[in-house]
Amino acid sequence: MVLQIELVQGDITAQEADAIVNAANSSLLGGGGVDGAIHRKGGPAILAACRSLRASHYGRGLATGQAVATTAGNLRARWVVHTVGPVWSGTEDRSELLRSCYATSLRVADELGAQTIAFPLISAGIYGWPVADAARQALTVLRASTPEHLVEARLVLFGAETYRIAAEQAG
Ligand code: AR6
Repeated sequence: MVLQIELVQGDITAQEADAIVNAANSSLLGGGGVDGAIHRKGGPAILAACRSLRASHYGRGLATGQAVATTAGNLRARWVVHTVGPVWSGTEDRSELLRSCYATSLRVADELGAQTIAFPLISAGIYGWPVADAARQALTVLRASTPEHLVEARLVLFGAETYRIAAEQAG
C-alpha cells in the first residue's frame, strides 16, 4: 500500500495515532526532548516496559538505527516505537543510520498492525542533525515505503521554523 505522508506542526505527545515514534537513546531509560515529553505524558508504564525490554533483550542498549515497541501508556496511541537516531557528525556520513530509524520504525509498527504512525524529526534536536537534511532523509524513506497495514505517516514538526524548513523539503 502507498503510504500517505502528512506534515504537521505540533507536539507529538498530543497526536492521536496507532504508533508514536520516540527519538530515544540506546539506554531506553528516557532523556530530554521528545523522549522526556513522551515519558512525562505517557506515564510510568512506558518506562516500566522499557526497563523490562532492557532486561530481556537490550542489556547492552538498543543500537543506533534500530527500533522497538512498547505500550503507549496514557498517550492517545497503542504503541510507542522507540528508535535511536545517530548523533550528527560534520565529518562522517551517518545518514544511512538515520534512514534506518525510519525504515525500522515503520516495519515494527506495520508488523504490529498499526495503520497510522507519527514521527518526530529524529536526531534534529539534541543530536544536532541539520533540520533540512533530517527532513530530507525522513521523506526519502517514507516515500519509498510500501507497508502492509500502515496507511498514514505523519511527520510532526515542533515549532513554526522547523515546520517551514521541513515543508520546503517536501516541495
Ligand atoms: N513534539 C514534537 N517534536 C518535538 C518535541 C515534541 N514534544 N520536543 C522536541 N521536539 P530531540 P534527538 C523536536 O532532541 O535529536 C533525548 O535526550 C525537536 O525540536 O527530542 O533525536 C534522547 O533521550 C527536534 O526537531 O531528539 C536522546 O538522548 C526533534 O523533535 C536525544 O535526546 C528531535 O529532537 C535524542 O536527540
